[in-house]
Amino acid sequence: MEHLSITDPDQRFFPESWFLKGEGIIASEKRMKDLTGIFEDTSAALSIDPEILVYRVQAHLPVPENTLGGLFLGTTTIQPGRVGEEYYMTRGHFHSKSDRGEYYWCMHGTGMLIMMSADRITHAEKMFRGSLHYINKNTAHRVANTGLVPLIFGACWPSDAGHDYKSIERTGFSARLKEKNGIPCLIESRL
Ligand code: S6P
Ligand code: ZN
Repeated sequence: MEHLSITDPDQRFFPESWFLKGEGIIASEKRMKDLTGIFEDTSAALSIDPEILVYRVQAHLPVPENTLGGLFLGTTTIQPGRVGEEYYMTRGHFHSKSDRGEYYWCMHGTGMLIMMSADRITHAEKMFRGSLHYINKNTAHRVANTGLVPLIFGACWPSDAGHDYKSIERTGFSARLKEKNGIPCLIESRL
């Protein structure tokens, strides 16, 4: 970068879709076949086309993973849908460096941010266009789409946070978000 230079940004997003474009942007997607073991109702999960898209993530990673002092930014789009009584949702994770927090904000649709502390206390915050969420350190987080349209949310997290998916694969969240009588409710998980 030259002294006194004025340049165009290397990245941008499209406000209508929140699609990110530019240098250093990666994308990934999770289909039903990638989410084995995430939903409680395994027979309902097996009855769904394994190629169905559940969510897509785009992220801008301006520095290498594990860099101290940098930030990453991502957008996640979760399709509407259910597996039994559970809504389409992200896998959920703690951060590998468990004392790293994160911001989420919702840009489209409605959903629920489900958070679980290290001592397995689980609660949820409603997500809607304009909702802003601070995820504390030592807190597992996942998002469920409770609406009928795609849920789109942004995330910003420290570049040295990392992702610990194994803990959730092993012991899950202590509660699951289920639709009961048309209403999303947190229900104690079966062990
Ligand atoms: C990263 C941030 C999000 C999630 C994304 C998918 O720290 O929390 O970008 O990676 O929402 O969720 P998951 O649990 O599959 O990574
Ligand atoms: Zn995270």
